[in-house]
Amino acid sequence: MKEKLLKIFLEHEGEYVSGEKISQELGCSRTAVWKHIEELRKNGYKLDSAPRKGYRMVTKANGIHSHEIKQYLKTNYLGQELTYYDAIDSTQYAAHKLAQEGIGEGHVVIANEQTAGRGRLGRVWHSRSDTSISMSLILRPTLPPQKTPQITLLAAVAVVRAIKKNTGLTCEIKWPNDILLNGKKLVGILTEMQADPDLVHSVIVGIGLNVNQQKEDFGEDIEEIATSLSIAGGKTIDRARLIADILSEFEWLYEEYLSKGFSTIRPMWEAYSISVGTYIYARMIKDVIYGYAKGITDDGVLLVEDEHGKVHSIYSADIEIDTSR
Ligand code: BTX
Repeated sequence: MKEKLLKIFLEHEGEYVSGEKISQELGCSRTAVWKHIEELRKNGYKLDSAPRKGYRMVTKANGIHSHEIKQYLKTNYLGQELTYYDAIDSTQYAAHKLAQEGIGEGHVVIANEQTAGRGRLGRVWHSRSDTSISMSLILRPTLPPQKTPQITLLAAVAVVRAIKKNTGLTCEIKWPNDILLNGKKLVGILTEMQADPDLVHSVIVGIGLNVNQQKEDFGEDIEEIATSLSIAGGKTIDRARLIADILSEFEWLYEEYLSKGFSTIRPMWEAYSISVGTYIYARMIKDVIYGYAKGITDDGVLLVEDEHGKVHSIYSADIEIDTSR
């Protein structure tokens, strides 16, 4: 109901819409309309009411309901079907469930708040209500499972390009899935899949982005390592527009990738990467490798040359750049 009401106001931007017209379009009583209007006000929308004229939306809250995203969305399929939640444990869980039930490629699950957002290796991802972006994209590429790390790298390129277009800010990618701004973590990407040993059924790309948080909005555990677009750029960002831009960038890169392979994505990824061409510590579950990050392979694997000249293929690790060299 809230979605329908918001749609009416967005279609009549700046104009009054009578209570009677709203009650007809929603198929509910005038009292119910009033209750829904109050609910929108509680959600941060500023709505005027005037006798004999009705209601008018004065300012939009920075909402990310599907129709708010769709007014900017220029994709052919990615995000054209969206499932929106005000609050959910994790969009990844919801997307996995939808994928298992057979939902088509391009469906996106999005939430205004996550109460149990997940990072890699069971770590926590904080997604604050009204200020962040938390979404999971459902893809169905015909790929062997070992190729899916390439999709994480593709996602990072899409997000960095969309941020640049939307805000002018230039981010950096730290292999494999961190996007940093001024050296602090801005975005986390979590790519998971449902697959047989030799064929992927679905890939779920989870993207968490700090948009309008201020420093005090981050908890003590991350306030020194995290940043947001608003902190870096000094202004409030329209989340719906940014989401639409990320989905557009993602879709064309994904189409390029499917038709021409990773070699088209790789130079773009390298151009934004800060981990290649530096000395790094690659921390894995049981091991740490120190050496020179030579580059990535066409499969998205990081190549690190240790001090004895041996080249290691790193499939998954946390990277720390050695700033002393
Ligand atoms: P990661 O394991 O690389 O990063 C997790 C680490 O990042 C945490 O241990 C913490 O130190 C730090 N961190 C947690 N929250 C934030 C934050 N908001 N900003 C900066 N640093 C933070 C990264 O995992 C992958 C995250 C994917 C999140 C998306 S959101 C949509 C989807 N749903 C879901 O549950 N996860 C994904």
